[in-house]
Amino acid sequence: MFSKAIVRTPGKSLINGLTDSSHLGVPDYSQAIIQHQAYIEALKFCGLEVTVLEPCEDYPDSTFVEDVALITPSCAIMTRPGAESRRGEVEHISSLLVSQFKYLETIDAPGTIEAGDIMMVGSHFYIGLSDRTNIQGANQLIALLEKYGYTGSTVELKDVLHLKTGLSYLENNILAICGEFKSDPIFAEFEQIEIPESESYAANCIWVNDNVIMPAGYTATKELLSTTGYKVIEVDVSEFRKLDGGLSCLSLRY
Ligand code: CIR
Repeated sequence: MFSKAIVRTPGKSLINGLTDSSHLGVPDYSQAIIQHQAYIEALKFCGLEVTVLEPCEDYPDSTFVEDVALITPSCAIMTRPGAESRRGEVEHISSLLVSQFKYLETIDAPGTIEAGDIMMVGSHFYIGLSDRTNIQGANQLIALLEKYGYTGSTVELKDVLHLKTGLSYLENNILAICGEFKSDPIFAEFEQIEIPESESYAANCIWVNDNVIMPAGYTATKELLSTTGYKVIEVDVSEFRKLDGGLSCLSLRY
């Protein structure tokens, strides 16, 4: 079960965030603020105490807090984003984590990791090797995880931005899965909920205390997720999608 979450209010500079989805248009800032507030309310509904960080205008992508840290039950690990424009986001969150965690670790150059590439399944961590996460970063992370009694393994990505762009672990051995991961033998042992390609954005959803929070407007996925028995909660995150941001990357949950 999770008890806490950290989010960061988007700054006005959000409109300059990194994106490969410019065909979706520029995010509407006021709409993004409304959607972000609804996201916070959904986390609170699931029982989480939510820390809301101030906007960080110097970093347009800084609302995507999930990418800059990995929080485990034993320690917090500051990542080193592969996107250079995002590297400075790390120090803006580490001061908060230092005050909350006894053990704080870091990923060092030449390693790069964005935690959108890390999927926690119990005490095992799957790490996507992507344009943002390299093998040096993954190996450093695995060594750190082993120090705390966890294990890690890598997954090669082909098309998606991050591992969790196409995969979400929903506890109880259930995996929402889409695209390139569907046929991957690495995930064969999971009970798979196959998300249709036409709704691939919704493959990024989050389990929070027997609720699943998913992006609003993906009816087939909503029906599929309802079969899990979890309460399914929809939140509109369309403005964040315009920056390739998945629903999970808007929070750190622990
Ligand atoms: C980026 O390209 O870094 C941001 N615009 C989106 C980050 C999304 N992160 C995630 O899905 N974990």
